[in-house]
Amino acid sequence: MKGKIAFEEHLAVEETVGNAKAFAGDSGRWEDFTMELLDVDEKRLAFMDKTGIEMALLSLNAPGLQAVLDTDEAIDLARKANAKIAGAVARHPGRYAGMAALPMQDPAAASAELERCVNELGFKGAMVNGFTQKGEPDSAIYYDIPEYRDFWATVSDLDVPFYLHPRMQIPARAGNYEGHPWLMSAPWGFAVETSIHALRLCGSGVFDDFPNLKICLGHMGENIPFALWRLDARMRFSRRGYRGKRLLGDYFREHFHITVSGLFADPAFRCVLDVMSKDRVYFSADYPFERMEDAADWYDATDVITDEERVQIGRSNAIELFKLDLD
Ligand code: GRE
Ligand code: ZN
Repeated sequence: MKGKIAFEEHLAVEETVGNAKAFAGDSGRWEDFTMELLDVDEKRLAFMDKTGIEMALLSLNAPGLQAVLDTDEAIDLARKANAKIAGAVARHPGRYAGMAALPMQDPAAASAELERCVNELGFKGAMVNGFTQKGEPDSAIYYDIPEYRDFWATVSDLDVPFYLHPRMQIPARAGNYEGHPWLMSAPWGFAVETSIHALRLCGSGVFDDFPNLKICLGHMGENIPFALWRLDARMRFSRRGYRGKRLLGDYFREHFHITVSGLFADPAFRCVLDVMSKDRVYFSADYPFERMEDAADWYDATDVITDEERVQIGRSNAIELFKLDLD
């Protein structure tokens, strides 16, 4: 299918490009990741042409700003990363749009940067790489806490989606992965960390306060769609500390938007489409950590969806979610 829109597509600036090294592991892909993350003008566009991806919404790689301990440094780096994204969009309008990187160490600064990116640079949303560290390595701040309510008010007022992207657990808190570093990152730990964060948001009542918040999750919803029934079923017996007014499943189905990034498999896709309305499901690749060819070869051929649904999930839903100026 031509004309697809993808929005978990990462780039890096010099300061963050090394973040991917741990993930590249022993695959021999490190050199490629470095080049592919830094490039926006060449190889990336050629891959998009080849795979029928018309537009990519660009975002900073993980953990990016969320691993910067110094708040002022994170604020400066946000401006630098967002300037790189804005530059790519300016050079290739119609092919790229922007997802803002945010210095979540300071909720007010994150709000201000998001406002600047949306109102001045024309960005379409935000991409944040999970919890933020701040001040010391052994720290992890999740955004369901009261200190972030004003930030969510800004996201809600701007009416832009917030993509909650994975990052790896920090070593000081990763005792349960001991001896199994492979388990900590993309194969499993990414989904564990990101799903907990998403569920914390559901349990915090933030969606009662801001009924138009839209949260995107990649990787087919980070395992939550598969488990959603059980969450609500078991919470009939124990809702200790749950502060939402409604069932968790209601929040998930109404406020979450799921991309197929990095999980190009029919069983997971069937599950997501069974659980979520098909107008909250989207194509995406997760370049460069996934090859655009792998994403497109699977997506363009899967018979889990009809050709009409392929256009809706591959394109029309994203145009509507991000209010893109495309037909
Ligand atoms: C991702 O962005 O989802 C990602 C990384 C690094 C390794 C694998 C992966 O940031 O899927
Ligand atoms: Zn990603």
